[in-house]
This record gives sequence, structure tokens and C-alpha cells, in this order.
Amino acid sequence: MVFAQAEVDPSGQVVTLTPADNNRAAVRFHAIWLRDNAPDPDTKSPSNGQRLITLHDIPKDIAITAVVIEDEQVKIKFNDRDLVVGYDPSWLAAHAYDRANEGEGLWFNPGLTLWGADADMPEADHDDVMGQDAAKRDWLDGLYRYGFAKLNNGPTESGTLLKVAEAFGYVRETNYGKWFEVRTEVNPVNLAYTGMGLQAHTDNPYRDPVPTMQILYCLENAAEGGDSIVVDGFACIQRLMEEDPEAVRLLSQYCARFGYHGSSGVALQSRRPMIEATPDGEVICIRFNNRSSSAFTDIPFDDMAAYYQAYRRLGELIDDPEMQVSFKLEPGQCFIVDNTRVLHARKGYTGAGNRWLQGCYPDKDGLISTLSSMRN
Ligand code: NM2
Ligand code: OGA
Ligand code: ZN
Repeated sequence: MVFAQAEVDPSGQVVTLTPADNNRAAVRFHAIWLRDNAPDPDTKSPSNGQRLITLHDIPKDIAITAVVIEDEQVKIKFNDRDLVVGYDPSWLAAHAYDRANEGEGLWFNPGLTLWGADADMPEADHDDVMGQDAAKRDWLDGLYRYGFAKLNNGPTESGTLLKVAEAFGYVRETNYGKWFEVRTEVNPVNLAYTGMGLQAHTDNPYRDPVPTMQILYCLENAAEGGDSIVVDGFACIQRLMEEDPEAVRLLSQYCARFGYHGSSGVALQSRRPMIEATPDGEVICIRFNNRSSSAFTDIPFDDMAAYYQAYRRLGELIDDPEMQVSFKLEPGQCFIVDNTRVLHARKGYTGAGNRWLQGCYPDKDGLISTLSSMRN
């Protein structure tokens, strides 16, 4: 971005940068914002990029005394130091905030691709992703955008899922272990450890914070049934928003309750909405799990019946085959979901053959960090 002109207002509080390209609007920045984000070595550590000062080090009456465009930089002098601070115009353009308040309503991160049954889902070969940076980056990029990705033709060795997790992040240990065996057990501590079908769900909504990603790695799948299904929870919320905004309001503004007490010494519980949004309306999490919801007690009497209707409708959208992608995992194949967004289900299974998956919960911040640093 090239700026043709820089001007400071008479109070020294606002800089206006006018782009060379006439079709682009001018952008304004506040003195306090510019001073806080000054890139000089006394403000930001040149070695690690961390800020060396607190807001108390900036006077309340901070003001700009001069601004010029020179040597492809926006150069600014403030009233607290003699230093002239040079800002990269592209950095300023990328961090501009000069827009109107966008008001109400929920929205989704535009970097995500919402999907339904006809989606072309990201998948790659295990050895390519583990061995080649470009293949890994593309696969992680798909995983981020779809909240889902499959990895094919991996080893059928116990524990391989941890190596997959380590390729992009760190595994969160829980009461189920660093990883867990998903297979039929006697006296199961969780219905996942049976042959029952499991309605599409997010894992562990009873945990705070919830696990943000899950890997399910297949070692054996010779039973009859046991197919996997995944559903984009954000796409379901989007459909619900279109057909019944009041339903989304109920599910996002009241807290549900979730709990797990399946083994001794464990009593997990949470009070969180099924649809969670930031204060400015970005949908950031869906919690949906029929097996683990507790009695709801945070919805006022007058709204409870409508709340249940909204909950039912969200479940219908989640169970709608038009929203679902299904497949049967083969030994050596795994999938990863963003557990804050994409729900997973399994069909019931029976018969003589064994079914054995291993699961773990890597954190999503690691994925985003690895991907961002690979993109740079
Ligand atoms: N397991 C597989 O959230 C849940 O309770 C689903 C989780 C037991 C770790 C199952
Ligand atoms: C789980 C789960 C699915 C499966 O373990 O959380 O949903 O395919 N398992 O067994
Ligand atoms: Zn699950």
C-alpha cells in the first residue's frame, strides 16, 4: 500500500493517511494507538517482538507533533520523546480499523469455508504430510478452513496419532489419558466405548475449556457398521439463523449445562451456551452432545419451551443428510476435527470383526500458530 499524503489534525490526536490510489478511502489512526504500536526498539523488543512498555509509560496527553511520508515510511514524532518513529505503510494498511460499527447479528470468520454434504473435503497421504513441508502446509490449511481433514495410508501402529498431533501442535491430557482407546469394553466408563451408534456431537462439552481439536485414528475396523459422519456445526447454525433467528438467539444467549460423572473421582460440569459468540458476534463454538447434557436450569420458565424447540431444530439440521459427510475409516486412516465447530458421529457396529480407534485432543492454537508461521 502506498500513501500519498499524511496529515495530523490540529489537536494532534488523529493522523489521516490518504492512499495514492484514488479509489481507496483514507484511513485514520489515533495518536494513542500509534504510540502504543510504535515499532521502535524501546517500545518493542527487536528480538522477540514483545512490548517493553505498559500503558502507564505513555502520557495521557500523548499527541502527534509531526507526520511526514519519507523513505517509504510514515514517520511520526510524538510529544513524549525526541525520537521520530517510522511505520511500514503496509503494516498500517493491514491493521487499519477505520470503519463504522457494524452493529448486531452473528457472523463467521471469513477465513473459514462452511460446508455441507457435497463438500470436497481435505485429505492427503500420511507420508506426504509427515515428510514434505508444502504438502503439510496445504493439508493444515484445509484442516483450518474446513475444520476437518483426513489423513490416508498411515501406519497401523498404536500411538501413531501422537506423531500426527506433534506435526502441528500439542496434545491436551484429560481424565481419559493423553490418548484413549475407542473400542468396545466391559463396564464402559463412556458410551463411546460401546458398539452403540453416537449421534453427531462435539466431545467433552462438560470441560472448560472444551478440547479444541480431536484426532480419531483407526487401527482396526472389521466390524459391521461403525461408519463415521462429520457435520459442519457452523453451517448448521447459519441455516438456523436464516430460518429462525430467534432460535439462534435462545441457544446463544442462555447457557446449557453439561456434565460427566462416568468414572470414580471425576465430576466434570460446565455452564455454557450451545452456540457461543464473541461480544461482537463472531460464532466461535458449538457445544452439542445428547449424552452429556445435564438438566438445563438457566433458561427462564417463559423461554424454556421455545428453547427446547430451538434445540430440537438445531439437532434436526445436524442430523440432516444434506449437512453430513460420511465415510468408513480404514486401518491406517485418521481424521481430525475442530471440536469447537465440526461434529462427529458414528453408526452402531456389531459382528465378529474388531473395531479399534485411538483418539486424542490436540489444541487448535498450535494448529493456527504452525500454519501461520508456515504461510509466512
Ligand atoms: N471419549 C472418547 O465427549 C464425550 O464424552 C465423547 C469421549 C471417551 C474420550 C467421548
Ligand atoms: C469418540 C467418538 C467415534 C467413533 O470417541 O468421541 O465419537 O467412530 N467416537 O468411534
Ligand atoms: Zn466423540
